Parts: sequence; C-alpha cells; structure tokens
Amino acid sequence: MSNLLYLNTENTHSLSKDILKPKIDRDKIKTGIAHIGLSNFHRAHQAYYIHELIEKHDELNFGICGIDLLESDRKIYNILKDQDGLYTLVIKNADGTQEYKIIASIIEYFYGPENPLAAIERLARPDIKIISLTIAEDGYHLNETTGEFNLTHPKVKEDTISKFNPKTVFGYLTQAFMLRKHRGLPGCTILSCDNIKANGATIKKSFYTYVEKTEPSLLPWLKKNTSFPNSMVDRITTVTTTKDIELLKETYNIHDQWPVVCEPFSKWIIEDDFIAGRPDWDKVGIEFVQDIEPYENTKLRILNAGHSILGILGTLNGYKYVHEVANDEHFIFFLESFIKTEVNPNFQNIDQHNLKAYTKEVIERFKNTHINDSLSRICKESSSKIPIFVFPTLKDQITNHQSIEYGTFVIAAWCKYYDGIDDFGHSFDIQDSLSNQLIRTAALSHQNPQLFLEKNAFFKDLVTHDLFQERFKYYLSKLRSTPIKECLVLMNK
Ligand code: CS2
Repeated sequence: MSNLLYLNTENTHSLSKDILKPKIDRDKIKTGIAHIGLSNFHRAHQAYYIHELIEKHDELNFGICGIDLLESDRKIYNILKDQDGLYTLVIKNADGTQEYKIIASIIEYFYGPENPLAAIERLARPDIKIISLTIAEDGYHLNETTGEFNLTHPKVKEDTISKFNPKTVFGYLTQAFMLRKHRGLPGCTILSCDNIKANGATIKKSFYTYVEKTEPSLLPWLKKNTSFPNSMVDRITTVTTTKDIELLKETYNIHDQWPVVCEPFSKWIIEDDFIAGRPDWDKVGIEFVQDIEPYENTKLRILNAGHSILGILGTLNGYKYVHEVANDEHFIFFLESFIKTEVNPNFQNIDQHNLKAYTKEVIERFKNTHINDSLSRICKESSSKIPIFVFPTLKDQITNHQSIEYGTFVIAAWCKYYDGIDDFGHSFDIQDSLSNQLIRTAALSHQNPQLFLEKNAFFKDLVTHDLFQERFKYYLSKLRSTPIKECLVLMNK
C-alpha cells in the first residue's frame, strides 16, 4: 500500500479511475444550505442528492455548510476538515456488487462546541436559504408523557440561561434568527430530515415554544419569515466499520477516515413549502407533495417499526445483524403478520395492494446481506423510537377494538431486552439515554410486570388499558420462560 492517498481535494486528481471522482469544480459552488448534524445518514442522503444535482445539473447555489453541535461530533468534524469535506459513499447492492462515489457537496464546516458564535453567525448569513436537520429523534427534546416540547429538559434549560453558548439546535436557531431580524435580513426554511411524525410541524411547534420563552419579541418575525415543510426520508445507512475503511485502502489505495456505507435504495419526499427558494431537487428524483402524512405513516409504521422489531427480537436470539434476522423465516413471518394484521388495516385511504408491495420491498431491503446493518444501531435509543414507530399502531388498534397481540408481544420483548441477556446467556450493550431507568424498571418487572409500564412515562394511557396490560403480562412471562424462537413458533401458528 505504498501509494496510499489520503482523501482531500489535492489527492482526488490522482485517484484511480474506477472510483467515481467528483466531476465538480468546487470553487464555483456557493453555499445555500446549512445542515445541522453531519451523521452518516445525512452524508448518504441529503448530501448525496445535492452532489448529484451539482454534478449532473450544474446547480451551483446550494452547496452545504455542515454544522455539528454535539460534543460527540468532534471526530466527524475534524475528519471532514482534514478531508476538505470529501468522503466516499459506498453503496452496497444486494447482489454483492458495490458502487463508490466521492461526495463533494459539503464545502464548509463548523463545530458549535468549539465556537458557538461562529456557527450562529454562519446560520444568520442570508446566503443560507435552507437550514436542514438530522438531529435524531432525541434531539427534539419532546416530553415523554405529553409529546410536547420539553422546556424542562436540562439541556434546554441550560440554553435558556446561557443564550450565547447553546447546546441545543433551538438555542442556535434562536440566536441566528435574532441576528437576521436585527440586520433586516430575510428568513429561511427549516427542513427536518428525521424519522419523527410530522417532523416539520414538530420542529416548528417546539421552536416557537422555545422562542416564546426566551426571545418572545422574535416570534412575529419568525412567523412571517420562516417555513417548516414536513418530509419523509429513507435510505438504510449503517455504522462505518474498520473493515469498510480497510477495504477502501486495499481496493483503491484511498485512506478515507470515515466513508459512509448505505443501500442502493433512496427516497426523499417533501412538502413544497420553501420560503426562500429551493434547488430543483425534482431533477434528481425527489418528490414534492401537498401532504406527507400517508408516506410518513407507512414508512414509520412499516419500515422503522419493522427494523425495531427485528432489532429487539433478533438481539434476544443472539443475532447481530438485520440481514440475519430478516433471513430467518420465524422472525419474518412474525413481522409480516404484525404488518398485515395490526398495521395495514389502519391505512384506510391507501390501496392494500400498494401496502403489500411496499412491505415486500422493505423486507427485501432488510435481507441485503452485504450492508451489515448492526442490530445495535437499530436498538440504540429505542426509548425515543418505539413510541414513534410502534405505539401509534397499538393505539389505533385499541381505538378500533382490533387485535393487539403482535404489537403487545413486541412491547413485552422490548421489556425483556432490558434484562440485557440473550437466549444463549450472552450479554449485550444497551445504548439509550434512558438506559438506567429502562434497566431498573425491567428488573422491577420480574416481580411486578405492571411496573415497567407504569414507571416509563412514554407509555402514557396505554398503561391503563386492561387488555394491553393483561397481554403484556402474559407475553412477558412467556418470553422470560421460553426462548424467543419458540415463542415465535407459537405466535406464528
Ligand atoms: C432505523 C432507521 O434508526 C432506525 O431505527 O430504522 O435509521 C432506518 O434505517 C432509516 O430510517 C431508513 O430510512
């Protein structure tokens, strides 16, 4: 590996021909989007689409300025700085072939914890027409019980006191828009790209609540000068492993410190409400709709719920990757039955054939044996995922007096998950901001199952539903005495 090339602008000229070099003159690109949260997902999805738009359609006004706000983002910030914002996207097809592409759409980067005022200043500049976000489900700081913005969350509270050294996206946005207002500058669009229900409406409501508390005089200006389209984003993007980094070195002599690995499938549907203009995203396959709800609901309740279900159930069986569980007929049969019996009947305005086809496609994507999507990624922060992905199905079924057997089984398995031991006696890591509470309440549930439901506020009124309680107790006791696979055989009969 004598010719190892460190990925940066200068070295792209010497790259091997096979790898898709960016055909972009980066000096000509102007920044038009500030993106908060340079996650793998952002780099496989939004940054990829912008790259395609620049490369294939000469769109030069919407380059991305990446802004990271979390302490834990220091590493990616340093790497992107080191690599001039370049990184390799590795698309792993189901047939084992791979496509490589060097993505060049991120042209500036800021790191909030190091210099919050610089990041605020950058967000305030009028060339930024869109501020997009991937801050994950827990970045929205929603109250577990009410689902409303949690003004008492410690980080949020800290931001209300220390306004110019914010920790949350709300603190940053408020100060950036204060500057825009004082300088007589225009507003812009805030585009959430996270897997939460009505993501645009949610960030809007939360942001307004925060502003009302901290800078109430800004609110009328915001209402006139910002927009918050809802969007549905989709592309399975895994955690990058050392093997992925090594493979690039061996195959192409490239040393990329943080490539991104994803599946070939990609979708982005957005409500067309961009107050300061937007790129011609339609040219690269992005769809614009009036109402995102049906698209978002099917994705959250089928794909994301399906992921969580395979993640939790599969972990209890000692599996490590999504494709292992998705290729085990017991687990897939269970998932299909859940979707068919308890999820799909609630989509009354969607053609059942389309739902069937969508489910089939999702399961095929899960089966891709080449992307190595780890169950630990799926199960991470389940406490903010399950209430979004699975609870709405349970609630609809309860309202309609229909079956809740599969959904309740999943919740019982989720409780058992916090025992932290699989059916072969191996322990696994639990990564969740509520892990202490979840582990403690799961421990209490050995004596009294009801305590898992009562002591985790996110269950809200599910706790008081008699049939749900009864079935939860039944399945939990079954799961604690019988291996998951045997339980699935019984469920699948
Ligand atoms: C996953 C998602 O985090 C999760 O639980 O379901 O990251 C999923 O891979 C993406 O939403 C796919 O678009």
